[in-house]
Amino acid sequence: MSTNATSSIADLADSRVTDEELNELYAKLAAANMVPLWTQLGELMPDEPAPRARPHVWRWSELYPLAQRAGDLVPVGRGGERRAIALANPGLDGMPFATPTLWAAIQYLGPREVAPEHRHTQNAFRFVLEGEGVWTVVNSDPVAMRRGDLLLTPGWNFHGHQNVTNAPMAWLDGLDIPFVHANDTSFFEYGPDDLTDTSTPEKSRAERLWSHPGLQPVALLGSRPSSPLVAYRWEYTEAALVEQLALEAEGYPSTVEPGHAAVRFSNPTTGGDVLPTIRAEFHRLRPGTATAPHQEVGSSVWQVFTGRGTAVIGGVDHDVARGDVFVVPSWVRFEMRAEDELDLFRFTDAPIVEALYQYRQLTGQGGTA
Ligand code: 1HN
Repeated sequence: MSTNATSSIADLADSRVTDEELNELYAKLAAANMVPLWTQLGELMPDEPAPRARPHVWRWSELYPLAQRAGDLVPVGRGGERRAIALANPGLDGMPFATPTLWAAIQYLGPREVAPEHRHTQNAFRFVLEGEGVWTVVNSDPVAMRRGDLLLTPGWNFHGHQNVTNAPMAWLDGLDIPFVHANDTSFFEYGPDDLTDTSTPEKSRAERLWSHPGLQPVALLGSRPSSPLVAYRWEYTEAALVEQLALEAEGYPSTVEPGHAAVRFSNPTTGGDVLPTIRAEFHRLRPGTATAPHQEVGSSVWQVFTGRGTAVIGGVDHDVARGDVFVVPSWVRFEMRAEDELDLFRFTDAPIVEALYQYRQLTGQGGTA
């Protein structure tokens, strides 16, 4: 039931007041850059989140060829910085924003191309659907990018990318650009024109220090707002999912729900999220299984890594396949059904929502609010 639907002017006004007097008041308020709350309460304070962002699916079969075409036509270099093409949610007034807080883009780097170093306030990551041969240089540490890897670029770290092969590579970029934009907190700075380290090591220095399960270097103890482990390798993600499902089959509690394994990428210095503003997870559903319907505050962007299934978003079925990216806006009911084995990468603004004590969720078949 609605408790604060905006009343009409006629309902609120004293009956001795004329329309002319009221209209004059409203005109004067507008001219003085003032807005009466009573005309807008319903929009500003809905009974429950009424997201402007819409559920939407971008198909890989459309994204990739367009990125490829941009690769043919548009050079990458100083000034434009990145050949990244944002996914613009149709509910967000043409802004290049996937959700009110999250940016998602496909980035394409052609053979031997280099995207120069720069740094910005915005936190970023890359998730790799396919390909290899690009090293992202984060804080002068070259980090190999390969299929299934999650690579971090925490805010204010210099970063650039180089493709050392004769094949192009494309990946998904996630950033908190819309959130930073809304808060007017953005800083940006160019780095040197040439990459600070063009070597191509198998393992980054960050991994050599931080990628040993349960072990932190004593010389570097202390919690950090962003994970110092800038690469989360597919082999570890895959092994964790395989073991969760194997343990479930052996009768041990290990999965989110039957047939649904999931891991959250975490900051080894805090156990919390990898970035201050972005949560990242990987989910695997066994063939033929479905998640319980779920509704939560905060927005999510998903990418299908392998398999096929149906994303049921706000009661509408969307068939999705490898590479497709879709948005689940805040408080919109969502469930996922797997046709064959379905692997999904997901990122969300949950760290923001939780830090501000605004997180709520509903799980299961129950009512709406
Ligand atoms: C950026 O620096 C990257 O480093 C990707 O790959 C997307 C979008 C806007 C501003 C900076 C990158 C970006 C970006």
